Amino acid sequence: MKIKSIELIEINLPLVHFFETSFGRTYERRIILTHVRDDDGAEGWGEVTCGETPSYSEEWTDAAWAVSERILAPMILGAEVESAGQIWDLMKQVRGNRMAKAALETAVWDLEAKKLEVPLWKHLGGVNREIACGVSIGIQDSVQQLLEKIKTELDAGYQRIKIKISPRWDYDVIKRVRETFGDIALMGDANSAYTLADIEKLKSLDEFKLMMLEQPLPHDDIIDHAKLQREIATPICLDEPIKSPDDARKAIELKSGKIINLKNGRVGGHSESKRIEKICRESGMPVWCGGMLESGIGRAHNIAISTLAGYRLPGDVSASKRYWHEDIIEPAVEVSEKGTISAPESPGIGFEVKRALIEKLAVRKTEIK
Ligand code: OSB
Ligand code: MG
Repeated sequence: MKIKSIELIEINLPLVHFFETSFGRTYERRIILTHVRDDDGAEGWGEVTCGETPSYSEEWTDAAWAVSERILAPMILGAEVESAGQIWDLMKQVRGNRMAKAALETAVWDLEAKKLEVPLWKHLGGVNREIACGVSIGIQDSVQQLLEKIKTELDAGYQRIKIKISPRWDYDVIKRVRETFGDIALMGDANSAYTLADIEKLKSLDEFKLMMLEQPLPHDDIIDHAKLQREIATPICLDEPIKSPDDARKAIELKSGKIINLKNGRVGGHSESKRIEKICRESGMPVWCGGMLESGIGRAHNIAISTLAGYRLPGDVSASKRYWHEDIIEPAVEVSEKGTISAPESPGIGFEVKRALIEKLAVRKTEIK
């Protein structure tokens, strides 16, 4: 297989509702899509999942555009590879930039699955036809609004609720949620808003018996998290610091947490996700698939990878309509009343890409060939 052309398309997509984390609010996504073709005329799609600013990680839209166009796409273009699993290796000399790499790598996985006429999830080694879904709910303007949002999602059938927390939106808010909804599957995600100096506050959250506390401490830390995990009963879930299979191995060795939120973009795509899933599965560390407010294309890739055996807990992959008035894929991603998504049976990502809508939303395009 030889990649013959790579298109980059930036689209701007306003969110149905703003999304607030401990590092700020997002109203509109600036998403780079990747579209690859090979010399047989097969094609595939991917999505760069980085944010609009370098807040969650160092990557952000304009930087990802530059590195994709000038550095990464030329490394893949024209190279003879036997399988999509080799695309990651072609980009080895480049450090970091994993979300940009993932968008190219996952597009080639889609292309390859389409060529083989198999659903991507099966091609990746998935075993579960249905994936379990949770939702991630941002910080709201009032606790009342948060409670209303939680009620809507529970009524829709979602299997667990994650709320974003920060030192200004934690103990009292979680207390109200527990008082209102009782024993629901509930977790908090701090996006690195605390330090070890906050240990008493974090200990106090144990009373709420959260399923897990995601990323309380700095984005690059796995040492202090191990110290914290020895002090609190709530299982820690790591997100930001786990960027590679080695990071996962070290976090397991250090006992930095008990669960990993495995994001395809953050680790560089499907091949690296598969390696991390394997390490975690063999060590008994559950993983679940996180989200980055993806459009339908990134969402479809998340569904596919979530079918692997190690993805044992409900993920943050939820229905398109929670994010978009109109998604760029057809059909839109839908969630059943049991809070599950069925992996599609058609080849590749298994959703039609709405090219005309993408053209309408595009703010810049380039083709490397
Ligand atoms: O930390 O998981 C996170 C969104 C943007 C950046 C970081 C995170 C998130 C989410 C949203 O929690 C998950 C989603 O609904 O896509
Ligand atoms: Mg997180």
